Amino acid sequence: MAKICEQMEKVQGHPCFGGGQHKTGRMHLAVAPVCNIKCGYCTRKHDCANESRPGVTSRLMNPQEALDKVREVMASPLLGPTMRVVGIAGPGDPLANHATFETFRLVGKEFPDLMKCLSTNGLLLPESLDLLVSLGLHSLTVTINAVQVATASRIYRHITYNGIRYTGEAAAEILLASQYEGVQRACKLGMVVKVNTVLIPGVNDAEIPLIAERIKGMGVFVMNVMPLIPQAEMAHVPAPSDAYLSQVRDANERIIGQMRHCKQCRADAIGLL
Ligand code: CLF
Ligand code: SF4
Repeated sequence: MAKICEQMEKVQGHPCFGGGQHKTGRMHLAVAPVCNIKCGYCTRKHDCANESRPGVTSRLMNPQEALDKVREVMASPLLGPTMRVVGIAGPGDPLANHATFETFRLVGKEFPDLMKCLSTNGLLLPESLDLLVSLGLHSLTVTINAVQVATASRIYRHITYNGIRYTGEAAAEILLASQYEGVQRACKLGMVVKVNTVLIPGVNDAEIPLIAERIKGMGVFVMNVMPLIPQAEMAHVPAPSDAYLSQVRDANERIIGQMRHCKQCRADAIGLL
């Protein structure tokens, strides 16, 4: 209970994790084009579908351009006073891009009061955590869609890890191990962690409570169950209805708090949610 109170305190003003979602804003910096995995519902033509509105392509920036953008936003009389969070969420996987770390370094030096937030598929999370801690990362989102290797192998087509391309169950095993190890260590390091899970009817429905149980035990703050957008290899899978999505969230609320106000932002979104 003490830990939850501490985390509630820590997320004040963060529009995705806690209070102030209508009053405080976030700015995404689209500095991360490369991705190291292939989710079955991703076309790769647009922003990372694990945390973005479908069909949207953000304009890429380099770290210096990102810093200039932050300066411009913070100087804006309209946006500046509301801005609390600087986030990197794509358009690919932030941890697969050196520019992510450089951008946080530059922005953190000049704007230390902005909370640094990052969203990832988790493949490189265990090995990135020390650097993220040294950069002062405040909050972390990891997209986890399965507990079982067999299920994950139906969702992910391939991964590239340490320069080697893996497919099938070998890929799924490495990815799941990295995701759960990364989440567990991030929680222990005191980060506020959210897990996004894409609800894929007929594929991972039955595992969603199992994901919820496992991440709750690790100290994850909140879970965000997102609806599948049928596209790419999963174009034939029906999207969950609003009623089914609500039912899944309600059932999981008994295990771990559920986020229900996600706007599936683009990787260069700026402002209130
Ligand atoms: Fe951005 Fe994501 Fe941080 Fe928020 S968004 S990196 S946690 S600052 Fe928020 Fe947007 Fe939903 Fe993401 S509404 S898509 S949950
Ligand atoms: Fe696409 Fe994001 Fe999955 Fe990479 S992690 S394949 S960008 S949805």
